[in-house]
Amino acid sequence: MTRVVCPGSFDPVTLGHVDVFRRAAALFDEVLVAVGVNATKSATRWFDSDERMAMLREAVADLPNVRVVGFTGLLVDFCVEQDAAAVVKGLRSSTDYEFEQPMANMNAHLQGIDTVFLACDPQWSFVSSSLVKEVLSFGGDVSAFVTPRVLEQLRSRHAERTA
Ligand code: COD
Repeated sequence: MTRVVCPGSFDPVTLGHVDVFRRAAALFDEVLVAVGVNATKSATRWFDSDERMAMLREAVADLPNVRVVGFTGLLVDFCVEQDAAAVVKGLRSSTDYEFEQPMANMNAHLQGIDTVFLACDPQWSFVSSSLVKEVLSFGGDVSAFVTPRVLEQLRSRHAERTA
């Protein structure tokens, strides 16, 4: 059985992320969507880990071989602990690649864990959690990029943050 890990901060999950999970689930036996901490994004975080996992679980409810789990510490240590064969990530652009390549090489160096990159579906190539939060904050319509539940959570968190 081949188990892979799709890691991210998912603050919140977008339909671009879900597309990568769906395609990974078709390629591999089991996909662990692993919710971690990106230390560089702590100042812009809207949702805690439990909230992000709850939104993810709803978004992947129709994918029986996908599980949502949290992790702390190094991603590669989590992969070894879970007996995962590889990390799977989506690539939107060459900028993503520049960002991801050193991490992929570091992860391979540390524990021999390879990273498989899936080219993003062009319809989601401009979608990121950060942009979704920014656009929503200024009153823009982000309903095409997230699930209805995530949209509701975004609206209510924005209302709390600006109250
Ligand atoms: N379409 C397709 N893929 C997408 C889209 C989209 N629209 N948007 C984002 N993605 C991809 C990203 O390219 C990324 O691969 C993945 O989805 C997750 O994205 P984010 O933004 O939610 O997650 P990040 O980049 O903040 O997550 C970073 C990690 C938490 C994975 C990273 O910081 C990490 O591994 N931390 C653990 C500590 C560690 O091991 N550090 C050393 C690393 S070498």
